[in-house]
Amino acid sequence: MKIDVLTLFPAMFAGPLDESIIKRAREAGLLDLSIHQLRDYAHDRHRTVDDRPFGGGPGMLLKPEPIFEAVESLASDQARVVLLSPSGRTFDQATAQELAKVEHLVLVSGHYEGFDERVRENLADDELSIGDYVLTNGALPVMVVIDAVTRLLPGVLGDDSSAVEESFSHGLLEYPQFTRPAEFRGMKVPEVLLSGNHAAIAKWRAEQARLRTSERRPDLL
Ligand code: JCQ
Repeated sequence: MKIDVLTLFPAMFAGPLDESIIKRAREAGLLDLSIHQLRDYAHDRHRTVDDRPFGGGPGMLLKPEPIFEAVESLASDQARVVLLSPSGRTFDQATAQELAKVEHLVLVSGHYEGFDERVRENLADDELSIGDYVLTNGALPVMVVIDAVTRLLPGVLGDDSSAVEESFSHGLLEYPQFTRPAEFRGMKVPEVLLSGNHAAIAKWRAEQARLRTSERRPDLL
C-alpha cells in the first residue's frame, strides 16, 4: 500500500512510524509511506496555507489552493483522499478494514478552525475523526489511522493473525487474562483457569467478556 500524508508538522511523524511493526512493514515494502509538508505547495512569498473565514468569526481556515495542488500532484486515479478532523465520522475497526483494501491513501491532517468547505465537497472522498475530543492538529489522528490500517495489510502480522483478528472482533471487550505466578502478593488467579476444564474456562471467559462490556461499553451490546 502507498500512503501519502499532507501535514504542516512533518517532524511529528519521525519516531512513531519508525518503530516496531510499522517499521518492519516499511522495510518489507508492504507499506510505502511519504510525509509531505503542505507549505511546500503554497507559492506566495510567505508560503501561506491559512486565511480568515468569509463572514467573520474566530480563527483561521486552511486555504483550498495548497491542498488542491498537493493532492492533485500526489493522488493517483485509485487514491482515496481522507481528511482528519473532529468533524469527520468516527474512525473504527470496520473503516480500518475498508481502508486496508485500497491501493493508495492520501491522508490530509487538519489544523486551525477547519478546512475550506470546497476541500470537503470537491477533493476529499471521506473525513474521519478518531474520537470526540480536540487535538492541536491532525498529525496524531493520521498516525492512528496509519497504524490501524498497516497492521491489517497482508503479511504485516504473523500467519495466525487473521484468526486472532476474528476473535478480537466478536464485538465484545476482552475477558480478563492472567499469567504466572498463580498467586502474587496474595492476589490469586481465578481457580477455574487453573482447573484444566476447557469447557468451564470457555464459559467463564464468555461471561466475563459480556460482564465487562456491559459495565464499560454498553453501547457495544
Ligand atoms: C481528530 N478527533 C479529534 C483540530 C481542526 C480542520 O481540522 C482540524 C483538525 C484538528 C485535529 O484533529 C483532531 C481530531 N479526531 O482534533 C482542529
